[in-house]
Parts: sequence; structure tokens; C-alpha cells
Amino acid sequence: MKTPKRYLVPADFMADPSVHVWDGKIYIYPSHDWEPEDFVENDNGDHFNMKDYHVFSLNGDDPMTAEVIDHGKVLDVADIPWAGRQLWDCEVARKDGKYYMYFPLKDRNDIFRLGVAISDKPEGPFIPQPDPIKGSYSIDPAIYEEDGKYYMYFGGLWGGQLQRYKDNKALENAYLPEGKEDALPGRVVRLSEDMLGFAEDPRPVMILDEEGKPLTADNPYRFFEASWMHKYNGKYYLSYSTGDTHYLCYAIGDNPYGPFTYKGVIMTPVVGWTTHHSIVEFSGKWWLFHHDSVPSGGKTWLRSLKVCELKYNEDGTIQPIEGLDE
Ligand code: FUB
Repeated sequence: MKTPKRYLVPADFMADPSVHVWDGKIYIYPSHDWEPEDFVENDNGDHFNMKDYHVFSLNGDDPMTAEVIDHGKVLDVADIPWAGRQLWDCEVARKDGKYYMYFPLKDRNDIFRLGVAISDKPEGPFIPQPDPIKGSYSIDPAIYEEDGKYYMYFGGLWGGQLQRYKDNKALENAYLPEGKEDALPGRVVRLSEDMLGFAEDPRPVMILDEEGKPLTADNPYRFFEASWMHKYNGKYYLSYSTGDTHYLCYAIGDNPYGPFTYKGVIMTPVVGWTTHHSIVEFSGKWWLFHHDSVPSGGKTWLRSLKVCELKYNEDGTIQPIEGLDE
């Protein structure tokens, strides 16, 4: 039987959901897809034309039926002092009653940096800092908090520009590993106490096979983008998108830095090129928030938010979900 799924915002195009439960309520922080002004579709992601963010919350105990509240526009690219173009996947973390939104945005040289914007409320609006985070690069920030420490996972290949960096330095020439070379890893970094910077140098997030060897570049289940971290039964679950092979996968580790051992597919490919998600526990169940491009007729730059239940097996592995509904 197919897993029942629900479209959450049928009247608009929202993608890349970062989801958190704060004070008993689900908050969703998605990308906001717009039709591009000058249409070009390429591996660089020039077909994406995101220029603002909305926040949504769910009013009810069951995400499959809860009322969806749109809190409106909470940050506009026009208000970010260093902005070039393209607000990709955002994330929000809470610390000491303040809410910090992290967002990837191309600067005026078309280089992705990660910015921060601050609010007193989970539903925003968010006020951007004047500059991007020092030393930041690439896309798709996701924050995991434990014992007052905040870890940011980030990075994405191709249009996400991760192949332009090695050891946190920009390369003269981008380098994408191929074949049996180790796959390019995502990154993890602990945030500074004030939440506005990195407390250390970003580290590679290693995903290993059952023999302890890094997944190779030609492995269809290797990391591409869309990191997410959650904890289940004392283990750390790193989940991510495989990009050009279109899966959501996961790997399990013993601490937030990894290494992580590859475990399997969470969701098979959806309609649309990208796949991106988050996983949260709410009302005694686990939920997978994600997107597909069914409502736009397959346009991968116009995606729609979805939710469905996620289930574990007794051994802690995740039961795979079919991305296609028919
Ligand atoms: O939404 C733009 C990009 O597409 C995201 O940053 C990636 O994760 C992919 O979903």
C-alpha cells in the first residue's frame, strides 16, 4: 500500500521544508519557488528564482489534517544588504528566546554564502545581518541542537558549488570526484555562542559503507545536498538527497560529527529533479516533510510541500516510502 501523503500549501509553490516543533507546534521554513523571469534550465540551477521566504505553522495534532497557517513573507532578498540572487533552502534555530534563520544566497559575484537573520518569534519577520557568515560557502544549512551546542550541516554539489572548495578554501578550478574516488562529503560545523558565526573550521561529513570505506562518487546513494539530522533511540540519523539519482537516503552515526554508516533509502524519486526533506517527531509519530513537482506538471523549479508519516523497523532502520503516488 502507498503511504498516504498530503499537500500542505496547494495555492503556492514551496519546497525544501525545514521543520521544527517549538512549544508544541510545528513550524515549516520552506524555499519559495517563483517562475523565472528569463527561463534557463541548467545544472547550475539558474531556473530557480527564489526571492523571499514565508513561514507556515500547523494548527492541530495531526499534520495530515491540521489547519495550515501562512504567516506571510518574513524575509525578502531586497532587504539583505549583500544580496545577489537566489534564496535557496533556509533553516531556523532557537536559542535563548531568539530565532535565527540561516539562508544560502548568491552574493553579487554569484558565489553562495550563508546568511543569518534574527527574530523574536518563530513566525518572524526576520531581520538580516549586514554580512554573510565569515568563512561560509555552498548551500542547504540544517541545524541540529544538543546540550546547548548547535551543529550546522551544509553543502550541495553542482549549482550548490561545493565542488569549488577543498579544506574550506576556494579552489582555482572546481573538482568533482568521479568513479571510484571518494564522494564529495557535506560539511558540519559548530556554531558560535552568539549563533552568528562558526566556532571552528567546518569538517567533512563522512558516509561509509558497511566495511567502513567512504561511499564512492559513482555510488547512486552518495551525498549530493539537503542534509538533515535527527536523533532516534540514541543514534544520529544523517539524511540527505542524492541529487542526480533523486533519492532521499540516510546513514547512522554515534555522534553529531560522524562518521555515519550508510543504511538505505528513505524515499524513492518523486516527480521533479530535486528531492529535499526534514524529519520530525510530533504527536507520538514521526513525519517526513518533503516536496514534489506534481501540481506544476513536473516543473522542477515550481515545487509543492508535502507531508507523510515515516515509520521505523524494530532494528531502527527506516521503512522506505515510495515517492510516486501512482
Ligand atoms: O531549492 C533549491 C535547491 O534545490 C535546494 O537548495 C536543494 O536542496 C534543492 O532542493
